[in-house]
Amino acid sequence: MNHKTLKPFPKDFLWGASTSAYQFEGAWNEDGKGPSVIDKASHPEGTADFKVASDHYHRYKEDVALLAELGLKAYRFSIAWTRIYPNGTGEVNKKGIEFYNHLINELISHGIEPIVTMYHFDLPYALEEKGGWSNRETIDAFVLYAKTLFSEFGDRVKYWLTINEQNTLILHGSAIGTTDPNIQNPRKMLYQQNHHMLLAQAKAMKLCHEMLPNAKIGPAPNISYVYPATPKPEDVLAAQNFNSIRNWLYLDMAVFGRYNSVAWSYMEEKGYTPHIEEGDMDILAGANPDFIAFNYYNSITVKASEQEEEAHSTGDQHIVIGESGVFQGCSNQYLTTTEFGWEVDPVGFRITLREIYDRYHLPLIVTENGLGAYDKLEDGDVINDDYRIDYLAKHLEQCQLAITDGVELFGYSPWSAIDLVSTHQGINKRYGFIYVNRDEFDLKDLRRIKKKSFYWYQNVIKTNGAQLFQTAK
Ligand code: BGP
Repeated sequence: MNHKTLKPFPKDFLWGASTSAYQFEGAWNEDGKGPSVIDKASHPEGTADFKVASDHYHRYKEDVALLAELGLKAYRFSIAWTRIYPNGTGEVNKKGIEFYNHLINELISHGIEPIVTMYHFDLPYALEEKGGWSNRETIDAFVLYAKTLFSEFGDRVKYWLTINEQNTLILHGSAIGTTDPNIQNPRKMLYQQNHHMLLAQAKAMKLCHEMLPNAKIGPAPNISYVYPATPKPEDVLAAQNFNSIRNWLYLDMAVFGRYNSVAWSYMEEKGYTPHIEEGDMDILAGANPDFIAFNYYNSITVKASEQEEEAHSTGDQHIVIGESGVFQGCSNQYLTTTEFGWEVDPVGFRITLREIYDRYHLPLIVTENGLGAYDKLEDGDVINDDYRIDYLAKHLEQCQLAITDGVELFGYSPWSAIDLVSTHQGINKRYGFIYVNRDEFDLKDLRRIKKKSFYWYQNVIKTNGAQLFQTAK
């Protein structure tokens, strides 16, 4: 639909930027922090690990000052579960609480709203050793952790995100490093883990509403609309299949408290249905999110599955292969790709926003969207990342169109605020508005350098989105 006039971004729109603890903080074993599954995962050769990352743990004051200069209204970061509970449960680590208290206070003193992800891929290794999410005790550990977060930080944190990209953990855990690649047929186990995570999320949402009546909480999956490759009915069915398995399974449960029927029949067909204990469905039905947060990088295109193909993942969490009898991933001839092979689809972003809002009628916030690229540091500390500006401006343009379409969007928090280590492709796959001066293995001076996109986004925020395509300094 073409609109004669566009609605402006809402007056109190949360212009944000995002990071996650393990990719950004470093200090992986300092001040009592316990190991997480990410710390123990085998890391792709030739890329930086997460031990130092961007050293935010030691530089958070300088970083927050830069985010304030950028003009951010909100900052989305994750709390490392293992800084709070080094063993996943048991004793609280005071130093961990202290770090996040300092960070939150620093943000608030600069007028930046903290948006906290409670769990972003980094399950405590101590819990993993006891079966991780396959063990129902991990649900209790998460609820205990949630309770601690709400009571320690709930006086200042109003926005809570439960689990980052639960769907990516289930579908592409091997790309993230959280699914053991040696397990032969992990799907049955993963859907059981999924069920437990959904329960943990439901309990945390309920607890949040009880403990913090003024706070808001929601899920944070990665949602990308799935297109059929052609109007051939079999291709459309394949797209429906993958939309249900990839997207709606997670949101239907978070919002309606029930399993999506197509996703359930897929699990039945494949023998993946989880064991459900008495009372589980009541817990799931008894929790309600206040909003939906979601991450979007690209759309997905599929056709009917023609060949025997069992693998879901290529080792990259955003590239889809397919599954026999269900769908077959394919490229979309109408889209370009990034240097890393991810398709770029701003219009798909509008489609995804409309689709989510139509299904659930809850306020939406985008908690990740961005372009990973090899930035070049030029003489005089200059980074001309026009490609990033172009990507973000085109996606924001579609946000405004979606708002005009009637979507209730209250924030946009792209990935990433400052450069950090990519999930499996190192530090040189950069996303930030601010450059971190280090290489894969040479830490250099880790100094922060504002990119061209910094000045562009600063102006976007200053004009409340009225000048998306204005080129900056
Ligand atoms: C999302 C994750 C982020 C981040 C991002 C970019 O799936 O939530 O943690 O990693 O993808 O991905 P990558 O680092 O692989 O480029």
